Amino acid sequence: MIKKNSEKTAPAVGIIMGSDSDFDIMKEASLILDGFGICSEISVISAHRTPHDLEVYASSAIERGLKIIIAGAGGAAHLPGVTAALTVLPVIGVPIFSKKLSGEDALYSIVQMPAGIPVATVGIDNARNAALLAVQILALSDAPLMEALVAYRKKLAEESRQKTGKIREKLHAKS
Ligand code: RP5
Repeated sequence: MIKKNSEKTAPAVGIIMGSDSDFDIMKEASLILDGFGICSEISVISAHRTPHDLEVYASSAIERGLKIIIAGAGGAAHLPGVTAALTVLPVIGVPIFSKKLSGEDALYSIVQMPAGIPVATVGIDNARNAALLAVQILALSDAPLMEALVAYRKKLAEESRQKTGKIREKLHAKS
């Protein structure tokens, strides 16, 4: 079973981002993982500003105990792809929105990895889904975590059902 943060174990998920300007989005991944009791570590590492640091980080990831890496980047966004090239761990890429091309540049950069080095890609700014995908992968070998995921889905479904009541209340309040 994946150990909890409180047990001070080695992190199972590495969350990296190209700049601290990505943090507001990428912290969502950290919060989701915390919610499932999964230990993670968060770092700013850039494929173009600190390429040697990235090489050390990714190539030592397995021996440090990481199981999955979530990498967020904006613009040309080569961080997830270069990370995936340096490790056989699963890499989940998060394209980050930027004003000039609204995140489409990052989305295409990350999702269009040439065959052989895959990067699982989530929607623009969707760090939350990246974390949930990481949880789903980890849950394959962790029965309690799988149960927690099932409970999470039930909660989502319940919240969705309650929305019917809410929109009907709004409609009747206006009429
Ligand atoms: C990328 O360039 C980062 O991932 C970030 O999304 C973008 C802009 O970086 P800053 O100029 O804000 O540092 O490397």
